[in-house]
Amino acid sequence: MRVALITGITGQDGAYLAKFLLAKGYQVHGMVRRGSTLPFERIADLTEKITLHQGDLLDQMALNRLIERVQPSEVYNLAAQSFVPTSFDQPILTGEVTGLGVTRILEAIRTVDTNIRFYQASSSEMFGKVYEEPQRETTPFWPRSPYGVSKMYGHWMTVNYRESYNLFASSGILFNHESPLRGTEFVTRKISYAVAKIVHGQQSELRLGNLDAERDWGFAGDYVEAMWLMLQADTPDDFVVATGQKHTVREFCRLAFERVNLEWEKYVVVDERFYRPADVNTLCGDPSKAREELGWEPKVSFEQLVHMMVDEDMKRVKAEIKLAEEQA
Ligand code: NDP
Ligand code: GDR
Repeated sequence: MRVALITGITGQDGAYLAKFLLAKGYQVHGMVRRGSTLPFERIADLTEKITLHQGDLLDQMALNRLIERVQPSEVYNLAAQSFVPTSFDQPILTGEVTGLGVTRILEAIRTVDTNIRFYQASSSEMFGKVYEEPQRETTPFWPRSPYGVSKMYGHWMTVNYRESYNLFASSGILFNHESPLRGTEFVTRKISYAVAKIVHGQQSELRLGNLDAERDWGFAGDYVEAMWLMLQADTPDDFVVATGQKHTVREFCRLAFERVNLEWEKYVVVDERFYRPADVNTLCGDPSKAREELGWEPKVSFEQLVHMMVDEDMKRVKAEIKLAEEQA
């Protein structure tokens, strides 16, 4: 039986990947951080089917022991401090987790079993101030945040361990991917959740930052398949995973409000507090290599994604209101 270990299993991608690998017949293990509460809501329906282990990308010995105990055939490193604004406030922590954390897990694999296949969650944020459009595997990096810089370090360490120790280590340069499980601080989910709250009279306006920012947004459920395909290939490599189409934050707002027959201009307020010290203004990826070499294609369109997120948040807000009424 194939055994997968996922770090960051409680995050958006971790939840989709765990479900995907279970359906493929894998035994799935996840690394989780201890907290004073149990924040495992995204994988609540999977807990009977997966095995969770405590661990942290900050703790080398715990990582070594974890890999020794689980004996995975594949490791997916999805754990990170992944929110760009937080990386400006906590650059050292972000570097420790999102950057050095990758080296720690690579070291654990190198120490315990060099046959383990490794996936690193690299990011389009590494392109930052873009040199060319669309961005491909060969486009030079110019990250614009401590998060992007940390991801770039982790990316090159993955390449380096592949070249130095012959590890099967692949890096997916994934562009923004979203879903109803996206954290509510990221702009897409912030919008879809606000739309649902506005419809239900729980919120009157939506405060956002840079409406002109352009992103290549895809669906997380499609993107976890690309991660898996990378580890099934004959040789390890780096792949851009994207849709090849970009849209502005403004367009996302328009479509999301239109879904519930509202005009976005009546509710969205630009608030400078949500501007970043340095922003990435535009990103658009070229997924040709993933298509040609992995046979990967995105299935969900931008419009379908926006509708899916708004529809799910409408149901969620309705359920939240019902629960609050029952408890009152
Ligand atoms: P999330 O922010 O939803 O999840 C991050 C995960 O990392 C959580 O499970 C979190 O655990 C865990 N984590 C954070 N710090 C540590 C730590 N010190 N030790 C162990 N685990 C930790 O991210 P996504 O699911 O959206 O993204 C998955 C990965 O892909 C991340 O590395 C992200 O940077 C990268 N990425 C994401 C893209 C996207 O558009 N979603 C695009 C490109 C790359 P906890 O629940 O305890 O906080
Ligand atoms: P990003 O995602 O920084 O691309 O990183 P996010 O959704 O946070 O921002 C996208 C763009 O929207 C603009 N924006 C706002 N963003 C947020 N969060 N809140 C706002 O109110 C707001 N208003 C405008 C931002 O300025 C930005 O330009 C995500 C993360 O998942 C990373 O971990 C991942 O690596 C990259 O995507 C690819």
